[in-house]
Amino acid sequence: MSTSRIRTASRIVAALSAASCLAAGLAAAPAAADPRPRTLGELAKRHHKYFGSATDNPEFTDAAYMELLGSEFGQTTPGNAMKWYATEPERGVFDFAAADEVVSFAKAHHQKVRGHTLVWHSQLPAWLTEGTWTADELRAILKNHIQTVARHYKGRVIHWDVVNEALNEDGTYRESLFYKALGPGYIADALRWAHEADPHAKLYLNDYNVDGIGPKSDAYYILIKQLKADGVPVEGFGLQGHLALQYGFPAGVQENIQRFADLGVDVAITELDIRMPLPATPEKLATQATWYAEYVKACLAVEKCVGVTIWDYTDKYSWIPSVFPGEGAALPYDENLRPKPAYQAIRKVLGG
Ligand code: 9MR
Repeated sequence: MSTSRIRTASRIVAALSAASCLAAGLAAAPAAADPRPRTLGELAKRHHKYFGSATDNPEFTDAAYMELLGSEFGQTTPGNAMKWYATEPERGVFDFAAADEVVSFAKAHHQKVRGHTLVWHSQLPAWLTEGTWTADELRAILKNHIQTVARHYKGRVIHWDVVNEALNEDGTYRESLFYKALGPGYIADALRWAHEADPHAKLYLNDYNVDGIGPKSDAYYILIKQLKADGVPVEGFGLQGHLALQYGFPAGVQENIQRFADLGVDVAITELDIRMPLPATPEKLATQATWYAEYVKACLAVEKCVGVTIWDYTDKYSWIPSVFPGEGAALPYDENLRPKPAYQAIRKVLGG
């Protein structure tokens, strides 16, 4: 039975029992009685945090999927629709159709939106990667892209992942198109330009393999500290959280979140999923459930950790199998949109 049918059925039962109490001359049950289980989004809100899911436009034709997306989550992130290839497919020609579709859905369902992403080395349009640019030209292209997109969504996104995946595993700068032409200063420029365009969105750096303490998260710590000392508007650090059972749970997640909070920036868990070598077994699903709970618990323990986003919510639409053949089952709902042990574990840790 679908979640909405379960809810409708339990509302009817509640109404009938109230009616029979009244008919018998008894007082109706006190208002305790909304039997509808709270959603993950509602449970997180009681901790002053959001719990959300990424989504992608092709999924919008799947009614059962959309029903859960709109009801269970308090936040969404467009998985692809705001990336450069989608928003500026030709130089100076902007297309917001796909991203607007996600943002309108979110608004209709009272969901917050994280903007993802303004500057990234990947999923760039061919006109940009295949062109030859002087540093001045590239700087102008970058500024125009950031400001046009950020202005379009002004007031409609709570965060921007301004620069995504800027560092290598050893903490050195990734040799992206932007780094090679403009040097490391492109990061501060990007943050300043985004802030000019949308002064109210919180501006994030976002990366993977920075969940625990290690060379890459250490380098971000130093970078963010320096940016803040220079007065650059960096306001958040995003831990993507793409974990894999075969590599172990990262060491020091809560401690890591806390040290960024202590620097004065917010922290968001932006793309959480926990993959496993297939087939999924009850043992692996149980371990996955404890990892989800542990990660969410680490966020709950730090006031400046503002929320958790899973990188879509169902194995039906996870990016994992196409990129890591033989791996998958990474999300809290299975391919038939049925909740897995991970879902129950997240509910429990949120107090549901
Ligand atoms: O979920 C996205 C997937 O649909 C795309 O094919 C992929 C291309 O790289 O990007 C995925 O999202 C990525 C996110 O934007 C940044 N962090 C890593 C995510 C998984 O690749």
